[in-house]
Amino acid sequence: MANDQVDAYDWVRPQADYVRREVMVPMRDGTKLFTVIVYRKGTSDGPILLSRTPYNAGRATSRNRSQKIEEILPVMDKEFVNDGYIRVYQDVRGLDGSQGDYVMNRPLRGPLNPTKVDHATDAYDTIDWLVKNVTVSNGRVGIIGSSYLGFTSLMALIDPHPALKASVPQSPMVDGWMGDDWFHNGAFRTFGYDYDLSQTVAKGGGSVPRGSGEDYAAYLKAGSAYDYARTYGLLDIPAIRKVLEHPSYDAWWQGQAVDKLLAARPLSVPTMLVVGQWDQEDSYGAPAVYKALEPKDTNNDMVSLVIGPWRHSQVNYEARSLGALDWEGDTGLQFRTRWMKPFLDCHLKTDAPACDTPPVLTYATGTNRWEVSQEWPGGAYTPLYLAGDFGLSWSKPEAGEDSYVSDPAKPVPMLPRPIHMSGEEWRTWLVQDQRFAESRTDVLSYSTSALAQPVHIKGAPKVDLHAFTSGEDSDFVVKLIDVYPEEYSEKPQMAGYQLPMGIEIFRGRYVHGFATPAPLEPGKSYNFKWSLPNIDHVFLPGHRIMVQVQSSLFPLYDRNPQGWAPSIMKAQPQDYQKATETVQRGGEAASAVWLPVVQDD
Ligand code: PG9
Repeated sequence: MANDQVDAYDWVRPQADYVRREVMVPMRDGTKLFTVIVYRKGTSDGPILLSRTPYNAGRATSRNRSQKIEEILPVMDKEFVNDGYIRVYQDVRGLDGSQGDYVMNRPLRGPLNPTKVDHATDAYDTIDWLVKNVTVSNGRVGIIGSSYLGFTSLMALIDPHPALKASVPQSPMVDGWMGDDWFHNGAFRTFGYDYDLSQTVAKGGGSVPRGSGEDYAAYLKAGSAYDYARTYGLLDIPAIRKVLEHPSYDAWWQGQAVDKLLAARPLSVPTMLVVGQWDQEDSYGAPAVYKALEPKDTNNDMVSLVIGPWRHSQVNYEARSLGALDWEGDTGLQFRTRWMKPFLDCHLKTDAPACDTPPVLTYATGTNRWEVSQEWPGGAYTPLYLAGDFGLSWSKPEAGEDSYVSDPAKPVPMLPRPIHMSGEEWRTWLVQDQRFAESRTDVLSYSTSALAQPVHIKGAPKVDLHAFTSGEDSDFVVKLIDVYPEEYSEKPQMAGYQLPMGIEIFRGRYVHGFATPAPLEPGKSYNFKWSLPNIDHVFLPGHRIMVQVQSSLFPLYDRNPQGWAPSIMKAQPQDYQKATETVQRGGEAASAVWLPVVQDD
């Protein structure tokens, strides 16, 4: 309900314990953005906590239409509004109540955005208006949010308003090509299609109009990503057209990478970066920004990194469990109350307590406890080599190789079929038991024997794969897996469970550089290098460490045709060919996964 007649409107609820005000806040170009301000009655001198969202600010602030403040707001807001905070949600331009045009991940003003406005100026103008007009505030503002809201929380740090005193970007979208929503190391993620549709065309209009059929079957039948978009009428959606036009890491993607934009500017706002260890959407962004900003943080007190045992955005919800896994209590609530709120309090409150923010906070899965570190990665990189007889070895083994046939007509599924990339299935797919994949002939599985000692890793495991293909292009997927003991009376349903500790893909054509795709020479050995997501995990005694290698992960990632196609997204039926993939081990071509091993006392 973009509304230019009424600029401010209060919910009239005499019995309510809160004030809820809707305001059209003017930006520098005259566009007005729909903004909801909520606080407990009687609040004064309160810090402002702002979120800028594409997900409907009005809905976020009227959850149960209750008289109680904590009932109308998202769960994570409770502790804040009960402690004198003023909570503000704003629709980004062009969506829901806000005026203006919507651009998916609107780039910063400059070569990719010829206008005078972007998320940095909109955040600046909003903060300026808030501190001048919200009379019950103390003039100090923090910005927070997950995913798209994490992205807007980071964009506010570019030439920030002086009243912006802290930021908590959670699972922010930072680089949509390198490892966040749209591509991972060059492989296209079809998941974005449903999302892009609901964001841009029919806000509230639902997802791709193809009925309730299975995703695996629908994507396979359609052909390439372009064919899928044509089949279902998605080609007019600006965001989809853009990704189809930019399959490689060109200037368009590079110019939007928020870690690079921030690295080029001074570090002036304390920032707590948060991500889930099994974040199925934006696992790349938070650690990438941490890595870019940490060198500027000379006192180790401006940028901190938090990794919890969570799926995407679970930090803001109940987080006692994820799929088959259970934690010691509600880890989302623990983090928010023990570390996140104190971080915001110390930067935002009047007469604030001194800050005591850990530089790095992680939840060590396996031992299931929070750990503080001074730096990240926290371990020393140690190779775990692929070895003969499908073993893994801490020392370099004899030379050898293993092969499999990868058939694009029968890609390896990401989950046991039928697959629907939505709801709980989507949210937990990264912790799915991998036994269904181990038994396929196009998946290689290497494993240690049962561990005698725990192996604790803190950081992003690095894949160092030596391989060749009989085709002209190939994807490689590597999974690091914690295999539970075959007998496990402690939790019988977990006996033998193959828990992925990281699943990541690399598109072979980018072996010479992400901006320079080139065909692979059939039979020539290449060294493919990429990283798995950042984790803190203890492989316990009795467990085994496993590494699986395969060449597809469908339908989340579009199929590599394996014949050469200039853009895989527009591959033709004849480009899809079977290929034999050979993984080398030992000797000169010693494939390994490098683990950031911590020596615990
Ligand atoms: N990561 C989300 C997203 C997916 C696809 C496109 C744009 C954003 C999000 O949850 O906001």
